Amino acid sequence: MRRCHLASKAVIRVLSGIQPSGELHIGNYLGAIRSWVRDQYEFDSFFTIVDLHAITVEHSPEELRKNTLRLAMTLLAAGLDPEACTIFAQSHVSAHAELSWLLECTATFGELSRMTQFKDKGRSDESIRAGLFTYPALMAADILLYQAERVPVGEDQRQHLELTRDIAIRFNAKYGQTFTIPQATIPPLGSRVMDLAHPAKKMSKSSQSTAGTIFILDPPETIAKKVSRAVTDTENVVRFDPENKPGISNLIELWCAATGNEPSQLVSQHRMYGELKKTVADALIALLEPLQRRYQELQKDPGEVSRMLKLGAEKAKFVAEPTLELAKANMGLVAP
Ligand code: ATP
Ligand code: LTN
Repeated sequence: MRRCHLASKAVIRVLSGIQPSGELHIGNYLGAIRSWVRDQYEFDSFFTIVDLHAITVEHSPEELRKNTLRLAMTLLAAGLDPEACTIFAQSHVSAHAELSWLLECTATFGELSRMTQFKDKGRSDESIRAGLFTYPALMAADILLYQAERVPVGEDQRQHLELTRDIAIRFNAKYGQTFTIPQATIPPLGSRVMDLAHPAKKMSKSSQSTAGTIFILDPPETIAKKVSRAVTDTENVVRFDPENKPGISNLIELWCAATGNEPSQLVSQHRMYGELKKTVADALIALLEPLQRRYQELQKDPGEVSRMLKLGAEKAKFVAEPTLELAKANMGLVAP
């Protein structure tokens, strides 16, 4: 079955990752997962649940276990097909941790210090974990191990991708051709969905409050309630203006990403914020309904997810291990 899919695909490799740090939200779906679903039928695609990244901040082991399996099931519900792509847990393929160390030894303190995600999560805090600082080297390893050309991600990952490219270019120049130079592929719409309650902040799995986050598995009434309470402004004029009207513009962009239409279509049809919110909520509910139905089905056989991850790890190792061996040899590490 898989061979049949591969035969019709270009031999362009895709890799992307997602942290099992909580429930999947509409930003993850529109910014990344929806592109993964499309890419799996066109390219040789690898998608990884980056559990090693999730332990760079305080976590509960029990929650991490639950989140990992739940995320795998949500990815399947969102349309990833294990017959068409490889889905695996990062910690099941030890080459990730190993290449990460080699890359940490090529990345500089200055480069890692400039990463905004690190700065946002608390650069000034002395108790911050060393793993959070070196996080981008592990992410570079995730990508470079698979010789990926395309990396479908949301806007917030652009800087990490630039660093990955810099690391790969420098490594190749210093130690000989080892890695393919990857490129971020960022969707034109929905690549930076903002929190509905704090429209200046990106919607995030791990945010303190869930009021402004629409989770993929939120029931329709919850989605309607969260959208109706979304923070807007007092101007009461429906206009797409992300700079001056971030709340309303975020809702308009969500609708555009969900329906494939232009902002002007929504703007021309609504005068009141309340009506606009109702239209946006209906579009999101309709978008998520088939995913939620598939999730209910998948829950009937939870063992399926563990089997899929096991098989995925084997397929991933087959590609990752030769790259690791090449990187080690090129760096001058003697083979056993
Ligand atoms: P965390 O809160 O733990 O940092 P997150 O919600 O930011 O999690 P990630 O696992 O870091 O999600 O990201 C998975 C993918 O979703 C990445 O490609 C990322 O760019 C994308 N993504 C995350 N948040 C958004 C968002 N608000 N809008 C669009 N894309 C997003
Ligand atoms: N850092 C990313 C998650 C991530 C990733 C990757 C994305 C880890 N490894 C490899 C793309 C490719 C994030 O926080 N969203």
